[in-house]
Amino acid sequence: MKIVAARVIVCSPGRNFVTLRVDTDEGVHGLGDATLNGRELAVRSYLCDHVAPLLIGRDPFDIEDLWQLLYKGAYWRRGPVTMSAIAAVDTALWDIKGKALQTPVYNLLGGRSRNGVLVYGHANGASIPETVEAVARYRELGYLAVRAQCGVPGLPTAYGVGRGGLAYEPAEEGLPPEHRWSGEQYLRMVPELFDELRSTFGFDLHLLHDAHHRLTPIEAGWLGKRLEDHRLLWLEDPVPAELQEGYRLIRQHTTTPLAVGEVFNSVYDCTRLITEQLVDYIRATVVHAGGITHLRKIAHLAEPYHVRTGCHGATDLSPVCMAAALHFDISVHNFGIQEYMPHTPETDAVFPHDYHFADGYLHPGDGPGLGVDIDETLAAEYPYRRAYLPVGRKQDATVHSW
Ligand code: GCO
Ligand code: MG
Repeated sequence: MKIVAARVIVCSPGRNFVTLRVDTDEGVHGLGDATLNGRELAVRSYLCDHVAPLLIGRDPFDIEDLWQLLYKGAYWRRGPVTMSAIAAVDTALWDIKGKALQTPVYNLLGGRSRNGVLVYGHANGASIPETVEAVARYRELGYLAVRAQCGVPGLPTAYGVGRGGLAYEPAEEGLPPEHRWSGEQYLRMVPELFDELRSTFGFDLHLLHDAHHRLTPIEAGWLGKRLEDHRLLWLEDPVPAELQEGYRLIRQHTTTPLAVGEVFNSVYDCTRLITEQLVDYIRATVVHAGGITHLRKIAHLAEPYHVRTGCHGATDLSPVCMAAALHFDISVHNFGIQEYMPHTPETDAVFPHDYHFADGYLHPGDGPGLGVDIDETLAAEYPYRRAYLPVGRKQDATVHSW
């Protein structure tokens, strides 16, 4: 079998997505997600201008070799643009191999290790009572794990909270909006939120929270300690992870489990965090961390260190990434949990897929390949619209992590 074409489709059915389609001379095609929120066109160019010409004529079954060719052969290594582009190729090749061999991709990854993929949903509200109501709705829908985010008194906008009754979606069209931040006000709100959630729902529900890179290590240590008896499944991204020693400081102060890694793009970003057991969950995902091939290497490194996976699954990762993540999740031994923010009906129509939610779990489906496709005619009705993630600033306007 030979690769005869590699094309990139950019569309915006409610939000922007970049999708790679690889075609073979035997009529089998594969898809890969290459979406990098707010920087989509850089990955499109990397793929179209630099990667696609290298693929033509190659055997799509040589997944490892092609991965190394794109990574080591570029000389310039890592980074979100490069690794999202490599991820898209890798994902498409696994899809092709599954379809060609008439088997779901999870069978190529060692087979199923579990019956379904435990997921967490996103509950949020402008106030604590609204967030409690949102968590109750997720419970009614059958979720067994819920992430809770809440507006912060005194701040007009808050990460993770929807706008004007809309579901939460961080990127906005136009130039980037600026969000104000106050660590003091946030740290007053979060313990009250989880006091309320545990007294309302008890302990038969997994609760999670995302601090979104905004605390200092010592603030995070205090928050983790204050939340210990609420038994969170995890506290996510308490501090920016560029300085990984920061996690050692947090660990000295709290036993609240920590999750990190949605912005990581290679195993080199998390080697220390994993081997020094500074975190409990690693959140790298298929699209931003070099595809299924590289993500498996991260998971395999993590397994003996008791670190479990918790793949990023926000709506800026397309259904193609979600399908690939589910084949990975169901097969890898040290799976922990998968984030799941359902896409809009427009997105689901452009990307028909086999995966489905039932009783708190997602199931990848048992069809050949990844079980996801793209309706290109429909996709063409939704052209790209430039959008940016918000920028964070402190009360005095100093730029801060958003
Ligand atoms: C999450 C993430 C997202 C990111 C988004 C950026 O935990 O789901 O933090 O909400 O902000 O994916 O593009
Ligand atoms: Mg996050």
